[in-house]
Amino acid sequence: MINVIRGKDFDPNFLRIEDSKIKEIEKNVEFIIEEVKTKGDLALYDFSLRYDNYDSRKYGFKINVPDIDLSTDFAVAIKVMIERVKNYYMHEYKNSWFYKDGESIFGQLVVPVDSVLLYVPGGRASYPSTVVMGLVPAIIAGVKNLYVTTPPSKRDDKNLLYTLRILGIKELYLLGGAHAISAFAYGTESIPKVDMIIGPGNLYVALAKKKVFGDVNIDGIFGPSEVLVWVNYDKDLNLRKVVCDFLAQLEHSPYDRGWIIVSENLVYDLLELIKKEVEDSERGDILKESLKNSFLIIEENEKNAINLINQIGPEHLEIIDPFGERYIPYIKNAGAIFINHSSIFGDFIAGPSHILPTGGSAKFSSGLSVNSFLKRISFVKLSTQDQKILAKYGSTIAREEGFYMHEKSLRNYGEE
Ligand code: HSO
Ligand code: ZN
Repeated sequence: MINVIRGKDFDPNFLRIEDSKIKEIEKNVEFIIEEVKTKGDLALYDFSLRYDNYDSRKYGFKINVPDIDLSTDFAVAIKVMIERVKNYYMHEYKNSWFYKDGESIFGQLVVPVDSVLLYVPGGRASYPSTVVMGLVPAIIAGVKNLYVTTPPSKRDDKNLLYTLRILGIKELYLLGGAHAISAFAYGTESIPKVDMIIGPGNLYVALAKKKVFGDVNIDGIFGPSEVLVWVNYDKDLNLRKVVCDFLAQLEHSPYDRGWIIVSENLVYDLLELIKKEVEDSERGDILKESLKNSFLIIEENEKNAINLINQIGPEHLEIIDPFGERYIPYIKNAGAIFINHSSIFGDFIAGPSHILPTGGSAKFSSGLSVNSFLKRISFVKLSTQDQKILAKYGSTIAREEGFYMHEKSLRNYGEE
């Protein structure tokens, strides 16, 4: 069951997954990455069989996305979702800029990366929504070559295939886990090397992305789901809604984590409701585990609550307060902020991507967006007059730094 603690006793480092466990998985991930890097397809055959019970030698690494047409409620809903996500990201600023200074021109060119792999998680659930949340920002950014991979167990997932089809994806790769990440980071005989790997995944996938970063770009470290619900209001409060918003993010995997910040008078009712909802849930087995990583924090002081939020830096922050937006200037660390029971809409249909930083990485990184796919190239065209003026200062710096040819080169443009 969830841990109950007072705000003053809470340490944000409580119950991070034990270091020894991470080290063990890390070692394994390093081995897998190296094997794929050096042995290519041969290693992939092996890992697919071992981890996914899939004979890729016989059935291949990818399938064509079939031309299916669904006339289901899902088909309608996913199209609404795509429109909403598109609409949200059309607002994102992504333009190159230039200015003239005298006769010289300066600027910054904004250019998309050329190729991207989206990793779609496997497991018990199905993740067509992740396809939308990953691909739509990439498409708006102008990425030309989009690849998608998922564990082979998902190859017959109709909703997934349909979503890929309407987003224009023709092939689906059937590779999961750390070996999928390594294959697309370094390329093999059958798998193309890409410039960037995006998408959420289990701990193996998250650690593999971290490991290949530098050889390819990644969107961030997006591991198990997290939510922090700050209940800052208790008039007409619907506690059952609060509990469902909270538990929703904890039903992905046993590694998910949550925090509820609340006043003491609500603790008993909350605990009762959590117990009941877990008993009724079809994913109660997962919830029981993730609740062990989670905290109900008793804190009535507004400043302290905000401090706790910023120390934790949760993936989803939900502020239950009809006027919760007044806290926006004080929130420094969160993947996404949702005011008043909005967090669950953020998973599917609100607009912004649900691919968000976890594990405290919201302190230094952002969720997936159009800008995740954009590089900035600086641009300079100096006028002859500016070359003359600036040569003097440039050559002085070059001389002091000890660079002979730099100094000589700059002097060519000087006034004398
Ligand atoms: N809660 C996940 C997103 C998701 N939920 C996809 C259901 N499907 C992001 O943390
Ligand atoms: Zn979710």
